[in-house]
Amino acid sequence: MKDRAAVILVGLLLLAIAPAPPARAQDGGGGEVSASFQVVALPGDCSGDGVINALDITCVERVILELDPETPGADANGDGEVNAQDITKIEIIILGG
Ligand SMILES: [Ca+2]
Ligand SMILES: [Ca+2]
Repeated sequence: MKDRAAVILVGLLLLAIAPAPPARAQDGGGGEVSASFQVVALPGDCSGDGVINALDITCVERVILELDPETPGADANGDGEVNAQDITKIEIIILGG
């Protein structure tokens, strides 16, 4: 239980300091650059960086609070909703479960 509290605390701290990722990149000439690709999400990898860690807890918290849009990996337990149960699932994954 102490570990879980620590993970949640880290997540909340990261939530406070983590900037939202930029939606689009711009080239040096001022024009917008766009690309099309298919996202294959790892359940729990809310941030989409290919690893599951405390940043994904922060990401799910931001999705739940509607600060950021839902990402393909945010639904960690695959029940079709993004909520606190997904945070718990990510914590279990991080702890090796
Ligand atoms: Ca991630
Ligand atoms: Ca879920």
